[in-house]
Amino acid sequence: MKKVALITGITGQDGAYLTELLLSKGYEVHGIKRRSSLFNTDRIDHLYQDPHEKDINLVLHYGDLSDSTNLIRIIQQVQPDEIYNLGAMSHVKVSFETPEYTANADGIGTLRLLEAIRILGLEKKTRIYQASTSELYGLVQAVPQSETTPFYPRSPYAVAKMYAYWITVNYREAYGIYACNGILFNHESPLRGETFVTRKITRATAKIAMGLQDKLYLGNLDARRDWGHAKDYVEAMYLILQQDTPTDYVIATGITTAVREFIRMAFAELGIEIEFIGSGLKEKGYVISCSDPEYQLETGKEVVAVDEKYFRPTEVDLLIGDPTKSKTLLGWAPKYNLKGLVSEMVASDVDLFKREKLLKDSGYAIKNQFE
Ligand code: NDP
Ligand code: GDR
Repeated sequence: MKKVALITGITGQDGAYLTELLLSKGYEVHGIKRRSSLFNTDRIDHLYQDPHEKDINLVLHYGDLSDSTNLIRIIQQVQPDEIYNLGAMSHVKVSFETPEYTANADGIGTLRLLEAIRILGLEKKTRIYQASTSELYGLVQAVPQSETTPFYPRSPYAVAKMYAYWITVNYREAYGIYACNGILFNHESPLRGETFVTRKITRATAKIAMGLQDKLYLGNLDARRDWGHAKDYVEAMYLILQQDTPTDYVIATGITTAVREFIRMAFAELGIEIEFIGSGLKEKGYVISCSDPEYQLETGKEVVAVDEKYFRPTEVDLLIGDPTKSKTLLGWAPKYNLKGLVSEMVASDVDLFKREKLLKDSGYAIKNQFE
C-alpha cells in the first residue's frame, strides 16, 4: 500500500524538496496551494503530473491555513497517513508588519490541522509534523541551543510559532496523536525565497559581478546563524515521522556564521575579495581584488552598504544548534557544509541572471523588483 502524505506550504522552499523526497520514496503526495493572481507553483512545476492521467502521485488542492472547513474537507478526502505542516507566513521581518495574520496562519493554522485530525477521528491513523523553528530561542539564554533550552521569542512570527509548538505537544499528550515538532535552524538552497538574507546575498553577488546591480543594501551584518541545506533538512522531517515514539527534535549543523562572513564567501565564489570598513550603519564592503577576468569589478568599488530599514525592532543575535538528539535517535547528519551550500546558491543565481545579462547586452531594459 502506498503511503499518503499531505503537505501544507507545498509551493515553498521546503515543500518542493520534501515533495521530491516523498515521491522518490513511492508516496502519493497531496499539497495545499493558495489561490494567487499569478502562478505560484514555480518550485514544483518540474514535478507536475497531468491530473487527467490515471494513477498520478501528486495532487494539489486549493486551500489556506486560515480556513478550517477547507482543511477538514481536504483531510477527509485525502485520509493522509502523514501531514507535514510547512505552510506559514515565514518572514520574520514581515511578521512585525502583519502580526495578526501571522498569528492566524502560523499559530492557529496548526491548531486547525490538529482539530481536523480529531474531528475526523484520525488520531490513530494520521501523523503530523510541525515546522517549528530556532526563532523560538530568540534572546540568547544558552548556546548551543538544544531541545531543553528555554524559549524567548523575539518577533510576532516566533510568538505565533511558539503557540504552534506547544499546541502540537499538548495534542500529543492529551489525545495520543503522533505529533512532533522539528525545531529546524535556518536552512537555505537555490530555492530559498529571494528576500531571506542568504538568497538576497547570492542573487546580488551574481548581479553585481555581471554588471546588473550596483550595490547590495542589508541590515544587521553581525547576526549569526546556523545555516544548513534544505535538502538535508527535509530528510530529517521525513525521519521524524518514521519513529516508534513521537517527540521533538533540533535539526542543525552545530556551526554558526555571521552574515558578513556569508557575504565574503558568496563573492569569493566568483573570485571577488571583499573588505569591510566602518561599523554599524556606516559599515561598507569594498572590492579588494577580482581574479576572474569574466567579472570586471574595479578595486575599491563599494558593493555592500547598510540600510537601517532592514533592521528588526527586536533581533535574534546568535543561533547555534545542538543536533545530538537527532543524530542519536534519527541517525540524521547533514551531508552539505556551508561552503557547498554557498557555492550551489551562487552558481544557480549566476545561471539565472545569464539570460538577463544577454537581454541587457542586446539593449533591452532590465526589470527591477520590489523586495
Ligand atoms: P517558504 O516561505 O518558502 O514557504 C511557505 C509556504 O507556506 C509557501 O508554500 C506559502 O504559499 C505557504 N503559506 C503561506 N501562508 C499560508 C497560508 N495562510 N495558508 C497556507 N499556506 C500558506 O518557507 P520555507 O519553505 O522556508 O519554510 C517551511 C516552514 O518551515 C515554514 O513554516 C517556516 O516558518 C518553517 N521554518 C523554516 C526554516 C528555514 O530556515 N527555511 C527554519 C525553521 C522553520 P505561497 O507559495 O503561496 O506563498
Ligand atoms: P531569519 O532569516 O530571520 O533567521 O528567519 P533571514 O534570512 O530573514 O535573516 C537572517 C539574519 O540576517 C539579518 N539580515 C537580513 N535579513 C534579511 N532578510 N534581509 C536583510 O537585508 C538582512 N540584513 C541582515 C537578519 O536581521 C537576521 O538576523 C528564517 C526564516 O526562514 C524563518 O521562517 C525561520 O523560522 C528561521 O529562519 C529559522
